Order: sequence, then structure tokens, then C-alpha cells
Amino acid sequence: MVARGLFVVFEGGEGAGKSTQVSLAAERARALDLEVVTCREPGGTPFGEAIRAALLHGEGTSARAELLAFSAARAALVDEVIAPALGRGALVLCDRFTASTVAYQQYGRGLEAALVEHAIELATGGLRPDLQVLLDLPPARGLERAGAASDRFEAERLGFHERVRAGFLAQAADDPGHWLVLDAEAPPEALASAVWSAIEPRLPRS
Ligand code: T5A
Repeated sequence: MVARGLFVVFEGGEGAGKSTQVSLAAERARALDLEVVTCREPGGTPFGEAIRAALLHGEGTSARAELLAFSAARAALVDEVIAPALGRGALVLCDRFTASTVAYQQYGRGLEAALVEHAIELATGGLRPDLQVLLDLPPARGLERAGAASDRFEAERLGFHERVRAGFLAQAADDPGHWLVLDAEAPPEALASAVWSAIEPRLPRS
């Protein structure tokens, strides 16, 4: 049987504290001598980072082209980084994954659910996270934390970010067994403890 690690994804709106929690979870796991692979979306491969630059700092494009660009970056990340790491039995901690596409491109931009689902399937080949941690907070607070709008998404109107938040909450409510929803206004260390309490029992035992 092929070894299978654990795939944990951190989701949420702008400035929710995802990268902070990826680092804290990685620290805890490394202290236990686990193999940990961290990544972010869009990005995480040279190809994906080039797409990230175009998506976040380029001129912008149609919602459908945006969906396909996120998906192309994701396919590279799954094939080159995530699937091999899980095959080795590693703990993979990823800053954003498919739930961001549903939240931003479907709820935020208004693309059809079936189209988004199709793109996700194509990009992931059916790979799903074992656990998705939603760091939830009011968009205005997150944007304040993120600072002056530095990319195309942060510069969107508050209404867009409210729809994105609703998109995350709806996904978590639909599949509570695979989601941990946390109040992102709690202190980082308290959040890290809650995250680790959800990861620890799911770690593959040798
Ligand atoms: N996108 C992405 C799509 O539209 N579709 C997709 O399919 C995908 C994958 C990516 C953009 O692309 C969009 C969504 C995004 O708009 P990004 O730069 O990765 O862009 O954007 P973010 O993921 O939002 O990154 P940020 O760095 O803005 O936010 P983080 O990582 O959530 O937050 P973090 O950890 O950097 O913390 C932000 C600030 O808050 C403080 C930190 O110290 C930092 O100053 N902080 C806290 N403060 C108080 N309490 C806490 N608990 C705190 N935790 C952190």
C-alpha cells in the first residue's frame, strides 16, 4: 500500500492569519521530528509563482481566465509537491487550496458552481485535504491587518470580501467532519493549540 501522509489546509479571507498558523503548526511538527512540507497557493513551484505574480499584480482578466490560471498553478503544485510529499508520508501544510477557489471565484466573482467544481477536479485529480482550518474574521478586520491594499484581491470592495467569507462558512457548514472553524481574533498561540489538537489525532501512525 502506498504511504499516505496528512494534508492540512489553512483557509480564510485577507489577513486572517493563515501564514502565521502554517509556521506555528510546522514548528510543532518539526519538534516531533515529523517530515513537514509547507506550501502556498497560488504558488509553491516556479511555474506557480510566475502565475501568482500575474494574478495578484497583473492587469486582471476575465473571471473564467482567472479560474483557469489558479487551476494551472494548482495542478503544478499537486503534481510536483503535494502528491509526492503525501506519498512519502509527510505532513503537508498548505496556505489556501480549493476552498479559496470556491470562495473567491464562485461566491466572490459569481462563476457557476459546476464550472468551478470542474476546474478543481481537473487541477487536483480528486485530491482533497484531510483537514481544512478556517480562520474566520470580519473582512474589515482582516483587511486592516493585511495593511494597505497590495494586490488585486485586497483592493476589491468590502461586499466582495463579505461574499468570500460567506463562501468559506458555507463550505465548512456542509462538511463539518473535515473543517475546523476558529475565531481568527483569538491570540495566535491559542489558535495554534486548537489547530494542533485537530492535527495530532489525524497523524498517520507507523
Ligand atoms: N485566491 C487564492 C483566489 O482568488 N482563488 C484561489 O483559488 C486562491 C488559491 C492570494 C490571493 O489569491 C486569492 C485569495 C488572495 O486574495 P495572498 O497574498 O496569499 O494572496 O493573500 P492572503 O492569503 O490573504 O495572505 P495574507 O498574508 O494577507 O494573510 P494571512 O496569511 O492570512 O495572514 P498573516 O499570517 O500574514 O497575518 C496577517 C497579519 O495579521 C497578524 C500578523 O502578524 C500579520 O501582521 N496576525 C494576527 N494579529 C492578531 N491576532 C492573530 N491571531 C493574528 N494572526 C496573524
